[in-house]
Amino acid sequence: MNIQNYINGKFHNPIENNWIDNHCPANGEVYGQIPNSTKVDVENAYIAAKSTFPLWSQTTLEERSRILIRISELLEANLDRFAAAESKDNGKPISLAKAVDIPRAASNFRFFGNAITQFASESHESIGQQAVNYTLRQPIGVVGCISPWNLPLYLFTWKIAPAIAAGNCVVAKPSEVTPMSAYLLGEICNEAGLPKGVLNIVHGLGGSTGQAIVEHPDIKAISFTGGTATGAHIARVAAPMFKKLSLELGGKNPNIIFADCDYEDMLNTTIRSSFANQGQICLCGSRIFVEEKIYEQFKTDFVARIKALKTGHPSEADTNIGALVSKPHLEKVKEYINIAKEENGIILCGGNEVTVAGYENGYYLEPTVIEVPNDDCRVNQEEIFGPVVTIMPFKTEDTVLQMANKVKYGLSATIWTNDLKRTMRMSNQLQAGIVWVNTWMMRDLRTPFGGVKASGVGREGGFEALRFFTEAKNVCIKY
Ligand code: TXE
Repeated sequence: MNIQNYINGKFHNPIENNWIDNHCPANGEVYGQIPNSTKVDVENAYIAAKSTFPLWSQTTLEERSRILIRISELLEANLDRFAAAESKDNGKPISLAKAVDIPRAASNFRFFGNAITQFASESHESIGQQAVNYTLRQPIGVVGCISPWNLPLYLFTWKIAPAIAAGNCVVAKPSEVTPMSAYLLGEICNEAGLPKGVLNIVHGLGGSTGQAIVEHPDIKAISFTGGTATGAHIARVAAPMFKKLSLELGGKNPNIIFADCDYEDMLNTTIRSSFANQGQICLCGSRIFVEEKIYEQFKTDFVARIKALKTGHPSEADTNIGALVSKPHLEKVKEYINIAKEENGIILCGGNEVTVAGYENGYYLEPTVIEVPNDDCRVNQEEIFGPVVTIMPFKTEDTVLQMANKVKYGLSATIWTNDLKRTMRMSNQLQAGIVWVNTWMMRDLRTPFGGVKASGVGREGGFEALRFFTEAKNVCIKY
């Protein structure tokens, strides 16, 4: 199926009529083409957004809220269609797309549709100066949203929904690897009555289409989720134009398991935090540290459970591990397994490609556990972003804390323990934007989301996102 750009409420071919093949990860086949948009397509999207901006920013909060909630309802009504498209495009199990990705995209619109009606600003009476100060939270204008391939609609809408709710108009680009659900979203927005030009979706490569959004002098803010190297590049391009930036980048998150945890709960969740979405979630706990006392027991149980997981075609209801997103990504992940062997890592399970009968050209890899000899090795330091985790034992709280923090990233961390004091000590000291205790990826959309160090700058989620997508203006009135 071929897809088109969505500009000013209509679907368009790219101006230069250049196209990119879209591959299905489950069988390796090309199943459609997507626009290879140029600067001119981005400019057209910008013009549509710019000309709609004043009107959209003047709509009442109730009206904006109503439309966002309507988009949410329509996504829910089209759950099966969106989940099938997302699974085919990305390789993720359809069960996951149905239970998590598409419902979350719907929640993003509902949440920000409601949040905007509660978004209050401060006022201060300046006693003694006979003045009152208040803060206006004004939309920025035209903003850019660039999203990755791992949670396509989930992350695309996580940016778009608050941007629109705050009164901005948007030029957005989903990943060229997984454009399908963003394409379908255009139809839903029209049906929900979103005025044309509020959301414009341009498809294409990062280095050209994405770059044109970042370089555009009048797109004043960029919300980006993707790789750390790309984030650094975007920051360099945007800095001379003083753009507002929110960068959600990579992670190499520690999953720290103490002997006093609820073992069964920990084991079940650790399987998920290691391999959900084939390990292609920036929040996955890819470095597992286990207290020495229970290390051997954990190793045996964990590996046994993993061996029982089914790697298979994403459309089969009982598939646990689907296909990796692309051939180059599969190659990258496999290369890390080779690196692990060179570094004297022990492959406890997995490590090989999987041939799924009938889909021999799909990009499947066994869930892989590597026992590492030390925490400094590359597989323990670099983001692999696949179904690969490392494990190693630790003796004390201090040593594990040091190892947990000894990476360039700082997105999330998980601790398993029933010791309250230890929970408090560790949570305070872990270098991460999110710390989960006795759970993983439990999200409340009101909370700030983002990372420290090479995991990014800025926070999204809740009012943080609405703050990012608005400029604060102080008005001081002397009376
Ligand atoms: O991401 P890119 P890639 C990590 C993961 C993965 C690595 C690279 O380790 O292996 O990043 O993945 C657009 N100007 N994560 O190459 O390139 C691009 O088109 C503007 C972690 O797929 O960062 C896409 O829409 N935009 C991550 C988006 O940026 C540009 C999720 C992300 O692509 C651009 C994905 C440019 N110059 C990968 N270059 C997470 N944190 O969840 C690319 N893009």
